[in-house]
Amino acid sequence: MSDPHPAAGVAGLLEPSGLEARGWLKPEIMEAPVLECGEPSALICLVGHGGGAFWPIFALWRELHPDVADPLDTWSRQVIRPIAARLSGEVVFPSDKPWQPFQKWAMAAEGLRPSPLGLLIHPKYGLWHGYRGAILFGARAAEALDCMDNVTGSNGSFAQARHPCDSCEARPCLKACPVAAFTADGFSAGDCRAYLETPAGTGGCMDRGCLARDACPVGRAYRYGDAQTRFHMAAFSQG
Ligand code: B12
Ligand code: SF4
Ligand code: SF4
Repeated sequence: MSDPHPAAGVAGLLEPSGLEARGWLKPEIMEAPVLECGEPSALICLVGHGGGAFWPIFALWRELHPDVADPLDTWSRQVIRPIAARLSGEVVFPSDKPWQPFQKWAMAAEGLRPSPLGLLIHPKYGLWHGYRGAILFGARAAEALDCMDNVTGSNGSFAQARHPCDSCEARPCLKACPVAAFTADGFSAGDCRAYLETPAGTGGCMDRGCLARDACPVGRAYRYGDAQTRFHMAAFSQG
């Protein structure tokens, strides 16, 4: 996606990393993350990826840093922090506690909605996308970016688009999991992880990726490659 707010220049700064400025929002004042100076953030830019555009760049970095723990989180910090600092912003990451509401932000910034799997579905990328960080701007830094008028808040880029799941009557994603980990009560991470430890799970989902995610017909062109799939599955099973 092209940066909807080119004045901010974030897209250009992110380009060499393969990451994208996924969307922008003005957080509700009561929910706005507080900046180091004590002020609430006035503007948030979500940084992430659709498909595996960043993967070759990250993989090369990883070859040069083979002993780094949590490599994708570490790489994301190294990429996004200097960009945030250059624009007088601060940065938060999806796996840092307390967890920031990345999915809620994505719904507001991009107009995405949850699939029956809980993952947000994107009209173009399907289920093959994720978030690597969020740049937070105070009122003064946001003003300097001169893009506040373009940020529509709860009217994200895809808010008017048809939600792909609405016209998907067969819902193959809900039929593909060998242990029926998606229930009316939500996702059973315990049942999923127990299965991943069995020989069938090790040779199946661990090696080829989540069968439920893979059953979705939307955004197939952005399906992660084998190495990226195995990396995310390993991180999930160990988490
Ligand atoms: C804890 C966590 C998990 C837990 C529990 C997830 C769960 N389903 O409950 C575990 C370890 C099981 C997990 C697994 C995975 N996760 Co996870 N996870 C997180 C994490 C770190 C925190 C979520 C949270 O509680 N946030 C706090 C609340 C307050 O934030 P929130 O945005 O408002 O959350 C709301 C929504 O999540 C919403 N919601 C969640 N599920 C659903 C389902 C429906 C139907 C609806 C209506 C709403 C809804 O309700 C929450 C409360 O308001 C987020 C990163 C983050 N910071 O958000 C990633 C995140 C949600 N996970 C992500 C991913 C990709 C996965 C995995 C696919 C891992 C993998 N192999 O790649 C699996 C899939 C599991 C699944 N089907 O849900 C992505 C989702 C991207 C996307 N496309 O939406 C995130 C955003 C991380 C990222 N870097 O992009 N995850
Ligand atoms: S398979 Fe259908 S219902 Fe499931 S996530 Fe994809 S579009 Fe939505
Ligand atoms: S990884 Fe496999 S076991 Fe886990 S939810 Fe996906 S399909 Fe089910």
